[in-house]
Amino acid sequence: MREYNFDGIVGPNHCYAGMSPGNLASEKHRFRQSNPRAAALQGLQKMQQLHNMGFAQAMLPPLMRPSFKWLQPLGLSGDAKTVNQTLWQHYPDLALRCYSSSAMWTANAATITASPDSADGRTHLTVSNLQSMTHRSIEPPQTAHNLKQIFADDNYFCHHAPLPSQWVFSDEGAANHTRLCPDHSGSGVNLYVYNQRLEAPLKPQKFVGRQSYFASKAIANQHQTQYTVFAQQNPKVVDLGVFHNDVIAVGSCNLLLCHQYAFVEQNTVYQQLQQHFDDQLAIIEVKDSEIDVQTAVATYLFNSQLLRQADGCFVIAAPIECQNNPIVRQYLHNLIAAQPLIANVIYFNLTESMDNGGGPACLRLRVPLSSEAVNSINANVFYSDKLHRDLEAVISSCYRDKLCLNDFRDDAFFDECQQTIVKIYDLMGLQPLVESEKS
Ligand code: SUG
Repeated sequence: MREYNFDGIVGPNHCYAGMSPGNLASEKHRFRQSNPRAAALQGLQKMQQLHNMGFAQAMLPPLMRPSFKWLQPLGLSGDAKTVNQTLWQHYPDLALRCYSSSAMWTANAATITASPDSADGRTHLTVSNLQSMTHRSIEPPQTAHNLKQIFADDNYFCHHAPLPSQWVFSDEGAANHTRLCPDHSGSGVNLYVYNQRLEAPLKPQKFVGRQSYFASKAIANQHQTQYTVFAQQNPKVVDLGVFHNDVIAVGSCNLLLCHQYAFVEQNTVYQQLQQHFDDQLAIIEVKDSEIDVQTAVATYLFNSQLLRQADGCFVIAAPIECQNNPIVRQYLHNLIAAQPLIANVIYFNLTESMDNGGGPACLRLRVPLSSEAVNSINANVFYSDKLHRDLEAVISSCYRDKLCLNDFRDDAFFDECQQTIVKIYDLMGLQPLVESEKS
């Protein structure tokens, strides 16, 4: 059994539209010019480096954009280009959302339960409903279509429909789910972190909680997940810009790295997790006096990937913003020296994604797979030098290096965007979900 990181390929429509209130980076960079070419190449480079280090790397395609189907209730008439023009003219806020490239953050695509943790021994997948942000709520149909094509063999995979698109079932996927296990092949404990619950006495005051308790419960039930811990995120950190658990905590195998203020009743959470580990879970708690929450959010330290090497030690794949911050850099330097479990820290330049609130861990969906399950996958989704070269050729020739929101109004961009995304699906041996001509 190996853990595969399925990174999202950044689409040619990558932009800064400020569509995620509570995500401070998204708000800060609203309406800034983007560089989709650089964004996609930065993502590919991360995949390449981790693959070359021996980690199992795969990828998911961008979603087809623009997408108008979700606006059907408006009854807009005409073909897709007419609808495009009507939207830009009368409802530009909706038009922007039709072009969102936010599916690149595949940590929000679905929640995955590894086969050893599920009662029927299959990998379970529930596509997230992403109902709390309009631009993200349009992702589930295409994401479900893609995941079903890739993980097609029902001997190994069991797909569940997204939860109902209601506040009480608000679900943002693996970004709020952590599998901790002594070994990928053995059974693990599944930690679900929520920041929204109907009757919770403590609630965020400023920003909306995007993961509900009942969504996590429903997923654990659907997946027949055997060992579970449910933890409430500290509402104070939501108001400081922690909109997902993966902005304040990260865990893998026998290691949990988290901030002192990650959870309500933090010690109880640790105890519950340790019960499954006979106290062998390594917990590195970062004190607020070492790195405060604001610095953690600005640098995305906890959005690093923890990757376990064959020797059992971990590589931390951190955003370059951690290296550029003297406090965080020093902290990580000291951590390597003091903590034998941490072998190294490598830094990635992902600034195009980071400026929308998406770090290394946001860009990947973890799927633990047996070799038999891997062999059942026919799509060209596993990282290879050839796939890298082919994607790089499309990105270099078809992606713009400057994109403003006004460019979306142009019919030429409409065609360019669709045709480029189709090329990526072709390379990956996948069929995009095509919307009907009329909206
Ligand atoms: O949902 N940003 C994404 C970032 C998702 C990060 N994912 C994890 N933490 N796992 C979001 O807030 C911004 C798009 C814009 O404003 O243009 C955006 O959707």
